[in-house]
Amino acid sequence: MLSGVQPTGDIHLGNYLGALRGWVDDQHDYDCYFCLVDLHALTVPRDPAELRAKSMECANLLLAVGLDPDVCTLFLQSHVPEHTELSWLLECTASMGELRRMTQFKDKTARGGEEAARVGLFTYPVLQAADILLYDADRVPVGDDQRQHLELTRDLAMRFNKRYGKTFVVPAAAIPAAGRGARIMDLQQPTAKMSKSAESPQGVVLLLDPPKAIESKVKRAVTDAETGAGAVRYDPAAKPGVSNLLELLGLATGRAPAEVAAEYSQYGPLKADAASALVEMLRPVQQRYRELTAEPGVAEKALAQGADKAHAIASVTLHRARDAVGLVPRP
Ligand code: ATP
Ligand code: LTN
Repeated sequence: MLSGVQPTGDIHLGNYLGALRGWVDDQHDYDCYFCLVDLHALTVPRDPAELRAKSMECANLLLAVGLDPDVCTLFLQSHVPEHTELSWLLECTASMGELRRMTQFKDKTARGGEEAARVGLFTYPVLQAADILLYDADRVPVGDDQRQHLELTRDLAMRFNKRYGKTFVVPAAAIPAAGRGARIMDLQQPTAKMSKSAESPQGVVLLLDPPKAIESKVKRAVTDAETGAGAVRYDPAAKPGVSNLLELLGLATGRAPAEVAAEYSQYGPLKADAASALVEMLRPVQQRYRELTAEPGVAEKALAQGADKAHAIASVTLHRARDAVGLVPRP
């Protein structure tokens, strides 16, 4: 199993409930590789000092949510150069047309225009395919927004195998069910997914937000004007804001959103309970994060150990791929 997260540090509830929380359980059931995709983070402008600091912050946060470096393999993408090398072989497998159809590229270039976009933003999904294929992953747990990238990865693996002989395992996405964390919405704009690159910070609950900030963001969440009996119901198409709050409260307390809805008739109490459940859910993560950051060297050690383990696997797969396309082995 392999999955990735951009180490931009501002890890939010969407990342946690859509992906990270599941990884913690999965690490005991699968041979897991978790990659902090720092090279992917370079596809948009970033301050170097901030990227460096956020990469370590994110490593600590992944340890704080419960990833155990002795159980799973946690590493930084840039520490394993096989990722960029395989990415090149896969760029020579992918077509311009299929990359142009990626909705994330379209969304991320909608504002600034395609002309100014970095080429890396265009080829981003190919590097992601390399991340996955290097580890022979057959299961890739991600949020719903990554469905298309996973389809591309499967297509590239199958095309490569057809062209050059069986080289890669064809992976499958493991996406949470609808209403169970697949797509957490922005609290201010409940028709858009909660995202690191959101316009307003008020709509995004960060894992390291203090309780007061979480309460204020949830209390100000956009709902709708409906009142009276039946206003609190789970109906994502008609009531995106309310449904998102029901989903959040459900995920924090281990219940389905429709089950939660049955207990409320007004938005105020729903918001208050959602806020306190989220604060309680994040409390141990934040506590562990504070402990970890007070202990220098823990994350560094985990990443060093992870890079060695990842490199050992990735180098074998890369060798297979190089050989398949006809590159001469270095004498
Ligand atoms: P951006 O929105 O700026 O592209 P991101 O918030 O999607 O960034 P990533 O690091 O790219 O963050 O994603 C890490 C994981 O979190 C991925 O598996 C992704 O599918 C999942 N994820 C991100 N946002 C959500 C969301 N709103 N709901 C559920 N899962 C999400
Ligand atoms: N593209 C993903 C992050 C990502 C990833 C991966 C996820 C990079 N490489 C490999 C799963 C597997 C995103 O934007 N959320």
